[in-house]
Amino acid sequence: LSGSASETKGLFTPKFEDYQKVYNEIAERLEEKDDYDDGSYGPVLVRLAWHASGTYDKETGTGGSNGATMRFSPEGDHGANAGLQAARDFMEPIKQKFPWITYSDLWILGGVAAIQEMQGPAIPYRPGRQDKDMAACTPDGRLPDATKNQSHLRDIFYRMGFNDQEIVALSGAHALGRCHTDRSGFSGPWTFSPTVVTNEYYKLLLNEKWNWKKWNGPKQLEDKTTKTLMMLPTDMALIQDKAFKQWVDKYAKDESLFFKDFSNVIVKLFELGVPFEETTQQAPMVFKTTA
Ligand code: DDH
Repeated sequence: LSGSASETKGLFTPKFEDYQKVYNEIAERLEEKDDYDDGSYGPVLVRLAWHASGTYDKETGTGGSNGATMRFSPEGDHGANAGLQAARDFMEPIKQKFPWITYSDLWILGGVAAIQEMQGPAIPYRPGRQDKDMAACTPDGRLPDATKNQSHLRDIFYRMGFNDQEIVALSGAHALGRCHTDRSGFSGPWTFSPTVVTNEYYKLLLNEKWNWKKWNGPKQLEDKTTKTLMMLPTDMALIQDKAFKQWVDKYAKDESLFFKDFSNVIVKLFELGVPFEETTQQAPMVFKTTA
C-alpha cells in the first residue's frame, strides 16, 4: 500500500516548496478568473483572511485564524461575513488539490498571495493552523461596524491587541476592493485602483472633499470631484481623531513606510491566537511572486 492517505495525513511534512506550489496555484487562479468584480478575486481573498483573523479576543484567546470556523453557519452567516462565500468557493478547488493544507492555513495563504500578486509588500508566512469544529465559532459582533466612530474602532482593535498606529496601517487595506449593496449595503470602491496595493486610501482621505451621499442606503460619504469613490463613517474617523490622523498623514506622504508597517501589522493580524510550535523555530516563508 503506497498510501496516499499517509501522504495527506501525518507522514507528509510539507516544506517551503510545497507551500510555494499552493501559492502559485492561487496566483494562477487569480490570473485566470479575471471576470469577477473589478477584474480580480484579490480583494475578497484579503477580506476573507482578515475576517478569519479579526475575531480574536486577547483576554480569552478565542477566535483568530486558527480554526477556519467561518466554514460553519453560525459564523459564516454573521452579517459582517456576507459575500465571503465567493472567496471560500474560490479557495475550495485549491484545498481539493492540496488536501494536506488546513483551511485555516490556506485562507491566510490566500490573503498573502492576493496582497503580493496585487503588487503589495512581501508578507512573511508561517503555517501551523489547525481547523476546529463549529463549537469554536465566535459570537457575532467581534468585527467592526462601519456605521460607528473612533471609540468603537478602539474597542474592536484593542481587543485584538492592536494600537492606534496599527489600526491606521491595517485600514490602508481599503485601497483594495469595494462595497457591494447586496453584501454590506454600502456601495462603491475607495480608490481608482482597487486591485493594486497603494497608499491611495490615505491620500484620498486627506485630499478629497467628502460629502454625505444622498441615497436610500446606509450613511456613507462620496468624493466631491467624481462622486464615484466612497468612504465609510469608520474610514472618516481616521482623520477626525488626532491620534489616528497623524498616521494617515505619514502614510499618505510615504508609501514605503506604509508598505513596511502594513506588512508587519498584517503578519501580526494573520497570526493572532495561532499556537506555533515554539520548539521548531520555523523561519517565516517569503513566497516568490509570479510577476
Ligand atoms: Fe474592510 N470593509 N473594514 N477592512 N475590507 C469592506 C470591504 C473590504 C470595514 C468595513 C468594510 C478592514 C477594516 C474595516 C477589506 C479589508 C479590510 C466592506 C464592504 C465593509 C463594509 C463589504 C462588501 O460590501 O462587500 C470596517 C468598518 C473596518 C474597520 O472598522 C476598520 C481591515 C482592517 C482590512 C484588512 O484587510 C486588513 C477589503 C480588502 C475589502 C474589499 C472586499 C471586496 O470584496 O472587494
